[in-house]
Amino acid sequence: MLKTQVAIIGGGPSGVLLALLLAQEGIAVTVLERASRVHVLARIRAGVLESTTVDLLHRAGVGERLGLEGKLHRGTGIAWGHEQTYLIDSYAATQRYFTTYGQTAIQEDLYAAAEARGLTIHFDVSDIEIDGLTDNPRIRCQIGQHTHTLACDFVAGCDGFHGISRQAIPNDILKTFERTYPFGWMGVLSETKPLDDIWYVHHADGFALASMRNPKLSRYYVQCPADDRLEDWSDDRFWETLLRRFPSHLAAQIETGPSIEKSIAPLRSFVAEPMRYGALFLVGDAAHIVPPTGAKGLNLACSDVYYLWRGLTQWYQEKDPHWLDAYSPTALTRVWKTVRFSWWLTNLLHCYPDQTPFDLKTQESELASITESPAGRQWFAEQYAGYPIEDWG
Ligand code: RFL
Ligand code: PHB
Repeated sequence: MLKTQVAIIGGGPSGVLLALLLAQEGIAVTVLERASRVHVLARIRAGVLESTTVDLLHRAGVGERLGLEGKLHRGTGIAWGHEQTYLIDSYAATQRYFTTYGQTAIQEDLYAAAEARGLTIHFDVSDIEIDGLTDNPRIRCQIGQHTHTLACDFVAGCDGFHGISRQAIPNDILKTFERTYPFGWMGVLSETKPLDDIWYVHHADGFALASMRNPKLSRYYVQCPADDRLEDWSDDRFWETLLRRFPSHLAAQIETGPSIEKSIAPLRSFVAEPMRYGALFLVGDAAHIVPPTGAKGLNLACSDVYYLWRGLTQWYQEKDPHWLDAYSPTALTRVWKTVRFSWWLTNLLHCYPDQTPFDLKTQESELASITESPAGRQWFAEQYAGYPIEDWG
């Protein structure tokens, strides 16, 4: 029988970041990842990091490349009605920058650090079963040709929305809350020079977004019907749609080129409560999903990691369960604030298929309530830049 102190299911960003932080405290960890390393590194996802996420990556000792290559931003742009543009200076309102740096690069940095520090990450693990969460935690799984049993004190469920750890919470205890949206995001990565800022665009035909990964790599998205297929989106159709939705002076600055990755993501809000059952703690997308409009998913996963790291460290070092017991309610308070902001920003910036002229007018006046008043800009900036963590220490 294999043994560890904390078994971590899922070797995505939250699983490996948690593993590195716990290992720094002398806590034994084992990470079980279903996919191959190559597969995990091929996923193109988040790009915008709150300052607390950047701090946490530094604390885990994986901030070096991020510090050199990440781009600091003072604020973000919102474009509306084809010509109106607003740059909301979130730095002025919060004294916090945010950073563009790709999730793929973070994942590379995390794997490199894990390897350098001799942490065990098993890839291609299948048939994971979790047992004994209320008395004697055990994980059974298939690694290569062999079936293993892993005994542990705690299980961290870091296995994303489609993982299995959430299902280990009995149905009469688990409550879920969900909203789906009648549209998705068609995303393109291209080796072209990005715009200087991130731009969120409201257009009568649908939302569009300009973002970046590095000075030579751009990431763009356009709103599309939820059931669109990737084959329907040639590069030409994508660029034509994007440029039409952007105000002309910004469209004129957008460099187009062949896509090097394309994907369609559905939009969803989802929360599972509680985030703890016995020895199991759900972390990141395993417990909650937000639509990407506020760029919050990875940031929320990282704040969960912080709360769990704090709880497990206090437990192992002082045998005090205070922060571990506080994990689920504390994380959920932050989750719901962020779920609300991401839902609100999605509603503000997208066109719904059944939208009426009345809805458009109220969207317009909602935007004005932010851009035309210092209090409105402050309110938006605090949420976009991300709430500080109460006892960041
Ligand atoms: P992940 O990244 O899904 O990783 C979970 C890992 O668990 C593995 N796994 C299993 N392992 C073992 N056994 C099983 N049964 C397993 N089932 C699954 C998976 O293979 C995977 O490796 O969850 P995690 O670590 O919680 O991280 C969450 C973030 O990845 C996610 O929230 C963000 O990518 C969301 N997101 C964004 N977040 C931001 O903060 N800023 C952004 O700018 C941003 N942009 C985005 C996004 C997500 C997007 N998509 C594709 C949904 C843009 C997009 C388009
Ligand atoms: C991204 O760079 O992929 C990105 C940026 C901002 C968002 C979502 C995604 O709101």
